[in-house]
Amino acid sequence: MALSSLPKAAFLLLATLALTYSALTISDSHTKKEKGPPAAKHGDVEKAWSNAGNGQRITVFTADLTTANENKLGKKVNPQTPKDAQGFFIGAYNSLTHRMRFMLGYSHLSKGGVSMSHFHMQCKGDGKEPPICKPGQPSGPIIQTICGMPTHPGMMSDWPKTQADKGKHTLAEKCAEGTNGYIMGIWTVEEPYRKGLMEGKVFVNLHTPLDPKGEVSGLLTKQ
Ligand SMILES: [Cu+2]
Repeated sequence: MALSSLPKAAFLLLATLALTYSALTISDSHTKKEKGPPAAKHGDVEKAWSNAGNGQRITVFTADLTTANENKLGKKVNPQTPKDAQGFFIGAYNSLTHRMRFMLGYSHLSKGGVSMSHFHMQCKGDGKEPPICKPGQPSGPIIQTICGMPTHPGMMSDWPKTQADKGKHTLAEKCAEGTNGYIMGIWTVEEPYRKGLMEGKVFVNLHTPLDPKGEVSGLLTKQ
């Protein structure tokens, strides 16, 4: 079924269910390792969720990806960009494994669809930031490729030492074709970026041939 025929609400629901499952699986295996107290014999699912909140193991992030956000970043989208171009992001981050299991969807992008997609760090240039931020210079460097370029470290002068799962440097082998679609992946967040992620400084950017600097983007916000 094409994403275009699937209402956003239904898609979000599916994503939430999938992520809920993975979040619970992660919580369960952790509980087993810890040999939880006997009281945990019943109501394990409820317990897993309350642990997720109280123990801050699982944090859910969402983002609305819009052209307006892109303009706010100073990237001014092309006037020919479709007015309905949009997307969303939902991810479950496990603060023990540092893995973010995510899904992002998009629709009505300009012709050619997604050429590249990345997680970027919003740098304020205040000198108290990860090394990838250039001191005294606000910027939004790539901290992880989701799909497209760059695929290997060293291709960008400020590429961090990021190693994605299974030795891949991108989280998806290839960006999906078409102006509507979705991408799923797992991002192992490296130490220098974890604080920024929790502080809401990481954003997702979808690049297209028409808007090489970015067509829709949004900051990952804790739920
Ligand atoms: Cu980018």
